[in-house]
Amino acid sequence: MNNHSTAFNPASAMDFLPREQLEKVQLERLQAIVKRAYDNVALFRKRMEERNLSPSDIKSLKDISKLPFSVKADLRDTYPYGLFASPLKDIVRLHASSGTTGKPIVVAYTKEDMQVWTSVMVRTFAAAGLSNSDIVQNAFGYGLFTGGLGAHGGLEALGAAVIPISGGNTERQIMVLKDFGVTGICCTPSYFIHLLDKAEEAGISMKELPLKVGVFGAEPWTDAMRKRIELDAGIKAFDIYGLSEIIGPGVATECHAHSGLHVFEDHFYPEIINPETCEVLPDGEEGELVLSTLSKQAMPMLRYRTRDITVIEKGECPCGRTIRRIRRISRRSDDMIIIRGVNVFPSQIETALLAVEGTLPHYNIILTREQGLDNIEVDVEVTEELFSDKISGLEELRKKLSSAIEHIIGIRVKVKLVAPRTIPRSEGKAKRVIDKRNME
Ligand code: DLL
Repeated sequence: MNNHSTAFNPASAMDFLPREQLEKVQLERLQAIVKRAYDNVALFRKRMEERNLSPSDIKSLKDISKLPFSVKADLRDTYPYGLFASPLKDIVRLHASSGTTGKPIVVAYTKEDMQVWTSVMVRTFAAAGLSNSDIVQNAFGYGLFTGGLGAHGGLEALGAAVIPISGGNTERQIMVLKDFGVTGICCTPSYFIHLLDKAEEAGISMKELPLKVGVFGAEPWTDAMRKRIELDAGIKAFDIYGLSEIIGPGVATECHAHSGLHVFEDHFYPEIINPETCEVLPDGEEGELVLSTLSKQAMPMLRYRTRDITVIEKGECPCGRTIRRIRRISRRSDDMIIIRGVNVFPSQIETALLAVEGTLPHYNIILTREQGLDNIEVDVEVTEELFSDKISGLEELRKKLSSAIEHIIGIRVKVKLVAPRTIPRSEGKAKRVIDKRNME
């Protein structure tokens, strides 16, 4: 399926601009946004003054590295409205993201910001091959979370028939999926897997439904998971990335080449830094993604440290888009589990589990501490057939999984096979790691 060959093609010309032209747009926007932040947001002004910087010091795109970073704590410290650069009368939408502890962070949009958000979401769905002929079930949560309403705006502007079902109520989701002739779906990848299981339980094969495209994001998932989803559901699955602080979904998206996520660089400027030294790294090197908003009016963010670990891919994408790509985000710097001195990421365990047949991609990683020693246990669901099989089959599988994990992370972990449907499901972002170490 080639997005350019369809008669209806809402992909923005911005996706295909020659680099010099794009960089010109970026510089103009960067200069304006730095001035806006400096003039209207006390925190940015103070940080720039501390460095003897004024907006006129931004003469080239490279000068962005002179600007101070911002972090999540800045949003918490100025809660709720301290980073707004627009008066409240110009703000037309507020969202919030709860995070793990304490107060949420609050983000805001002006009318212009909403137009930008809609446009990047249209570009996202167009890159996945969706058009005004599609019927799309939007199972991202509606509400303070940016996923539901963010995707909704883009789908409606694209001209697709959007079903604003939100997350949850799985049985109704399956009924709608089947009865409404749904051709596209959006949700978290973990929730889609839950839908797949439930459909199967109800005797419905997703492969036989008209569903052809899944647009998934809001949490890390591996390429192995994508392949499993594509195979089991008979669809094409696309990874979309974004975060509330920057806009919500619509920061970066996969195209048909599935070789990284194109960042909408005319609105969001990406850099990769070494998270320890904060040194800016060249394209092709892995580090923490830092994003600056180039057009956001209500709440500009300068050099926001996302904590998401990725690489800016070198070279051109076969799809012809000139906007650069980031590699699929497999981990956050703060997701790292240190176990007996070894750094482990949940995505490594997911990759190992999916490489072995007979398990379902539902798993939990449980951390405990016994007499000062950290233990890691991986609970993973097995398929119905295997579960009802003889003990020997299960033991063999357990050993295989344990050695697949050891092979990838370098330490032995305890693997526990559990019955199908015993790991709690999430309607939104999955919680894979259960850390009991400080509870004992
Ligand atoms: O999750 C926005 C979103 C909604 C993105 C729907 C995609 C689809 P937050 O709740 O603020 O915003 O969480 C942002 O989620 O920093 C990443 O750590 C993670 N994340 C988002 N998308 C992906 C992805 C939304 N495709 C945080 N892969 C980000 C990996 C992702 N992690």
